[in-house]
Amino acid sequence: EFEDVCEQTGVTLSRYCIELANRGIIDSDLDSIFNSIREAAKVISKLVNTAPLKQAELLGLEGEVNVQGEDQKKLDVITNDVFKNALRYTGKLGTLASEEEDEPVDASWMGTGETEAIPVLSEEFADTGKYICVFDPLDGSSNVDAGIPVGTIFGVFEEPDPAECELPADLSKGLSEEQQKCLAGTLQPGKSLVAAGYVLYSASTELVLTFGKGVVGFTLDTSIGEFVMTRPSIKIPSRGKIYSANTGNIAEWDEPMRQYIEDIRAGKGESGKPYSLRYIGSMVGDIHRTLLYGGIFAYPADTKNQDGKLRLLYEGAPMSFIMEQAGGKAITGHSRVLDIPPAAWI
Ligand code: AHM
Ligand code: MG
Repeated sequence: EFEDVCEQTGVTLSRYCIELANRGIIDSDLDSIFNSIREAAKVISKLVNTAPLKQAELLGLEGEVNVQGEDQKKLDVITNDVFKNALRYTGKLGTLASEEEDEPVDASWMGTGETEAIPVLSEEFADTGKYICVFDPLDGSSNVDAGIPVGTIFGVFEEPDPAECELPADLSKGLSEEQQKCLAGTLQPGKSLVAAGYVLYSASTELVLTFGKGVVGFTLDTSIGEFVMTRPSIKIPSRGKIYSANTGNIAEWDEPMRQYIEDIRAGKGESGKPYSLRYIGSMVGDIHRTLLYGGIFAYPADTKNQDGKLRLLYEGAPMSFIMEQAGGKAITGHSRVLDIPPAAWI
């Protein structure tokens, strides 16, 4: 029966996940989680696409008052709720950690209270799920008011064996056992990811994912409301001719980084050809282009952001997993990004 449907639609994301589940490559819980991610991505795509038509409601800064005198909700707050709720009601997740969470669930548990991202324990389903999802629901949201591409980034871990993960003493202070489990599960290095992906909301909506067996790309066919496979196997070209970084910060980079970028720009790299610059300032778009056309994307450390600006858990690790699965490299300059254990949930 699938064949008949696919003749008309192509391979949809739901069929792809069902087939992986049937072959034992993913389990049914991960299949449900991807059902939710798929539905959330469709809703966010619609929100992003129609935001200018609902300017007073959706665009602008959180806390601003709109023309009706109501408080505005930023699109990134709304998309966070969409993504969080879609995942939460699968009942397959023990922990959700979002880059956008800034309301402490329990201030005493949070320790500092001064953080942008907090693992949220979904109490209703605390014991049912063995997976952990980390996500940035609307990355690059500073671009959204101008209709420039933005994206969602996500990664899925399995809950680790509690015996194998110990929280640093300063993080576990004052936490209940359940809370410690939730936090320890979240602070895993990227190499423990079982799945990762991103959704790019651009001229088309593209969903790219990996389950650790290569990288596959889907495009939202809005006429049927389905993601249809458009790139069965994404491999990054071994050499590209584009570099992508905020060169406005070049004077603040460390010397080897600055020298490297100046060299490839001047054609002094291995290819002997000068590289061109493309930089959207929206990581999902910049990475998607790099994955398809080849080249280099970087957010180097600078004097302001000494570990770079991108967040390891929500941006660096999932994107690095995808990059490696597509045959690329993801490094800090000193080490492999996927090897780094996050020191905190920011
Ligand atoms: P955000 O999570 O607050 O949206 O910030 C992340 C974004 C990335 O998408 C992008 O690579 C980077 O910030 C751009 O930063 P800059 O404007 O400093 O170049
Ligand atoms: Mg972000």
